[in-house]
Amino acid sequence: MQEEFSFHSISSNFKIAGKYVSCERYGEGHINDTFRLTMNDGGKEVHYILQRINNRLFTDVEKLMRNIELVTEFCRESVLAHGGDPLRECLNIVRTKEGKTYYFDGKDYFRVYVFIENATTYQTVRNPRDFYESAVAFGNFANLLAGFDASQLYEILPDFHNTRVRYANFMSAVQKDICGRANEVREEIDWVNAHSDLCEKIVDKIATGEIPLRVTHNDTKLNNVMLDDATGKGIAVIDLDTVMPGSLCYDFGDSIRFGCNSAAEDEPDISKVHFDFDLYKTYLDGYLSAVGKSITQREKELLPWGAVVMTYECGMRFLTDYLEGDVYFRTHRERHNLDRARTQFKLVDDMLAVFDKMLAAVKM
Ligand code: ADP
Ligand code: GN1
Ligand code: MG
Repeated sequence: MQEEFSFHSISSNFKIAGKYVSCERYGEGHINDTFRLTMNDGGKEVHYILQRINNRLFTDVEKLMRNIELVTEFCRESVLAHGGDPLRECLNIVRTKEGKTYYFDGKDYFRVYVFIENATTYQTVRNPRDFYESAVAFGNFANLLAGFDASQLYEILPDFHNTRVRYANFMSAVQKDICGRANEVREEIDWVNAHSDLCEKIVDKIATGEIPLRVTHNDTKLNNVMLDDATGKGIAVIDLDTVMPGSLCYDFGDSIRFGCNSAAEDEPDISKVHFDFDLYKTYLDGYLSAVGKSITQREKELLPWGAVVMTYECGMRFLTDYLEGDVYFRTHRERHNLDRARTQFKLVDDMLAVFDKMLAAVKM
């Protein structure tokens, strides 16, 4: 795809050594435009991650980047204190020549990160061990954030995981039906309505103070953690755009939603989509082993609901976007968001069928 901006000229605004070599699309995120930039620095190829920030969603880039700056600095100090390598174990912002954390070219906002080499993000779980390691990494990250002063952070996307608000937005999209697609997805709309009791399961517990509001990642899918190619360990949690007040149940739940799917998030053949209980158990073990000290008993009991609710909410968001004309998540084909929504609804059905087992696994 031909981009409408010059990578060479954008990258020349950042403190990057060497000569521009190339830049190509990278990764499978749904929100930002991500590229891998290659520079030649004295005969050595050096890579960077260049991102065009989704300004439609992140309307206040200054605040977004301030959050990321604070979190990455905090992470860096912790890695240094543990004798680790901060260039590999956390995101590092590369500043502009003017010392800013992002560059605005008059139309778009860009940022650059140090490229974490010899590590990989996966789109599906290749084996239980990887998934276990991702759970440990996200559990450790939750522990790290437990020491972070929440009052410093802007709530960059308010109500991000407020499932009641998501449901209200969904209802409004159904009612407006601006693309005339509602009739075609009547069955899915009815399914969402029939399960609307799920909306209250987590947000209401936060509202009543039953479980605490914490600083959480809020987007803990497998492709937002980098696993070291040599050791298989989760080395760095990335995609920090949504670090905000949230719940451990959201973070646990979102990982389960994505990783315990026997098929891809956008698998069009629904007969291939199953909830993998064994992987759920694997992730639970890894997460609890790492998050151990910080989690409360009530949060622990609500982890399985976190999985169901996050999957329900995400499916509802995909369906909302389908009804609104595919304006939020990046799509690559017709009905892409609808395929995504259907996989999520199938997973919720599967989870509810084994919910007692999911709960029993936590209590063991
Ligand atoms: P989005 O918000 O669109 O999901 P991400 O920040 O998650 O964007 O980046 C998309 C993908 O780019 C990631 O899944 C990962 O594969 C890759 N990526 C992002 N940051 C880095 C990094 N610092 N080093 C190496 N790869 C990265
Ligand atoms: C988006 O940015 P990415 O691709 O990691 C979305 C998440 C969804 C996810 C579904 C900021 O995540 O909330 O759960 O897609 N991020 C944002 O795959 O909306
Ligand atoms: Mg991502």
